[in-house]
Amino acid sequence: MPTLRLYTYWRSSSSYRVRFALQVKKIAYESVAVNLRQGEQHGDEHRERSPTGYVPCLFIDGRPVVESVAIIELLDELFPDPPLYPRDPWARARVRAMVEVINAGTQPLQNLVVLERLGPDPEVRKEWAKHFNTRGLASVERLMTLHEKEGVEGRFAYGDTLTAADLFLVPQMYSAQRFGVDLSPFPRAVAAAEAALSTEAAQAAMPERQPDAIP
Ligand SMILES: N[C@@H](CCC(=O)N[C@@H](CS)C(=O)NCC(=O)O)C(=O)O
Repeated sequence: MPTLRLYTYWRSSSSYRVRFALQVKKIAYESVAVNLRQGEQHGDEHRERSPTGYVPCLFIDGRPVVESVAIIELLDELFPDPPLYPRDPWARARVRAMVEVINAGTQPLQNLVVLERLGPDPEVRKEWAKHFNTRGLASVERLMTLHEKEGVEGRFAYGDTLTAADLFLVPQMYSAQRFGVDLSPFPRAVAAAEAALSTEAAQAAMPERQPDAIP
């Protein structure tokens, strides 16, 4: 069994995705906290290990991999059971689209590094983050409506099995709640996130359960 070490921050939604994947696959790993609020991600030590200067950064037998999509796909290839993507090409594309709406179309627009550029006013930052979270979740909701019309049924984000879509949706919902987003227009996304969050894997990956969590 390879040795895994995850550089993570309890409130980082991208780290949460990877923690969730590791838990779904029941892979043991060591957790090393990088305190984003104290700027540890900008230090030489972190840059040395993570070329992007972000978390998550996973080391597998001493070899680093960054970017949660790449990390999760690598984990899925190295540890295929249970799979995180459907085998059917269309279903796979549907799951990937949900992943990208969050990974590329939502989270980067409300990341700390972006909010800091808006200036010091917490209300300005919050409104910005709320806007892009709302926009992203509206896309997820519409995608889920499309999938429903295609006959996809089940309690999770895509069907009745946890997929990568859930690994991205749950942490984004956590961020949306932190920023005070009104979730009432997104009943499908909310129900799917709640179903995923009720699994043991998601519970273990939750920010509040992490060793570096600040109560
Ligand atoms: N696309 C990257 C995003 C990584 C990312 O944005 N990480 C955030 C935490 S969720 C971070 O390290 N932010 C530090 C900063 O903004 O300075 C991924 O999916 O891994």
